[in-house]
Amino acid sequence: MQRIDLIITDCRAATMVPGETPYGAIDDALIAVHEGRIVWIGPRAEVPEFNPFAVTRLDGRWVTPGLIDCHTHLVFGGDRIGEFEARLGGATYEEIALAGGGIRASVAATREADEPELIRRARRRLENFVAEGVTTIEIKSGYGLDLETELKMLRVARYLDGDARVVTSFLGLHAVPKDQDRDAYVDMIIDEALPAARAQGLVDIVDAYLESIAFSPAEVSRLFDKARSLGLPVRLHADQLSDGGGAALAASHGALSADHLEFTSQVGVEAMARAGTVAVLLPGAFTALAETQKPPVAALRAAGVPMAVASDCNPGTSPLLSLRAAMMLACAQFRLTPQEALAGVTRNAAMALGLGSETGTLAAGKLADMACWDIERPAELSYWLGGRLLSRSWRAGRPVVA
Ligand code: DI6
Ligand code: FE
Repeated sequence: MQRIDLIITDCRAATMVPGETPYGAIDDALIAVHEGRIVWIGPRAEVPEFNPFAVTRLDGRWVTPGLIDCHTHLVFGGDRIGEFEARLGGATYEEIALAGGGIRASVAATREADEPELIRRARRRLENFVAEGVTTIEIKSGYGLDLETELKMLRVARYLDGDARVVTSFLGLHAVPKDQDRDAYVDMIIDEALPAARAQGLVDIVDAYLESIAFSPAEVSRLFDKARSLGLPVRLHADQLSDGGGAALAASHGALSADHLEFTSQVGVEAMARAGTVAVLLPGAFTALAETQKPPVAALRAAGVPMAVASDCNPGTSPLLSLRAAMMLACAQFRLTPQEALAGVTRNAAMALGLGSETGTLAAGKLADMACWDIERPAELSYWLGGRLLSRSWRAGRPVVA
């Protein structure tokens, strides 16, 4: 009889494996876990004989894959509450940015803060996500905008790996720092900062901000070519405030994802479909900026582009400390179905991070990243705005929330 570490049973599983049942659901499921991975999952009636070290019964609760927040700017110094008030007074995000606020304000505060301070504040934010079942989170740099501070942010992000797995993105091309020559800055990021971050093992993915107030297609393409030469995957903040052809550019570089997409055209959607680029929807930023232009969800759906949903947690455009809130907003604002929203924070979010073979569904061979919920149906995860629904969670078979 096969010895295994753990059996989880007396539960209903939303495996999120595409297939016959909605949510890939299994009634009366059993999950066998060994050395951090799922080794068997199916109806309890069909289970082979196991000799488990431990058995956990979940009293009929639902189990889903651990949630994945695939787009955050979780590490930053200071706050931007004043800008929130200024926007309510009529100023726009672009106006604030052009006046030296916005990203640059966070850059000044992030340069100022030492590592322990950044860790302490980011960890408190992270605890909110872990408490709602997040087992993988992506964290970007991009508030340093100099070699030293970009590396500092990435070290902090790496350090936060623990209760949740941390995936890092290098976002050196986020804004041109104050009083700096644009071309010299882009050169520094491409020729110095990215190779240094890579050499120190601090970067998993390369990201950039393509926007009229940020970087151009030519600048982003140079960065992405460099990323490829270093063996790193890419992704892009695309078409958030205007149609800059970002989706198509990302697709042409084989990007893992293109994110935001409010202004993406049909041409962009089709390019993403062909390239297998995931669409990451960020309804927190859309809501906080009171935008009206919505991402082309119907076109993405029709073209078969996988859609992910993320918090975009950041001090400027998306002060959102809840991935479940992002799910609800994705349904309410962008008309995703609750099943699409859950796929967006599990299977498709894993794909957006290049982790599709490791996590994001409950299936034999995958990491045992799991969340157990006090809910009647999986749709309930997208129904409530806020509230505590998590009963327990596991990262790679290890209990996190217990
Ligand atoms: N798009 C966003 O929504 C965030 N970054 C980006 O490129 C905003 C970042 C900020 O305003 O601090
Ligand atoms: Fe972002």
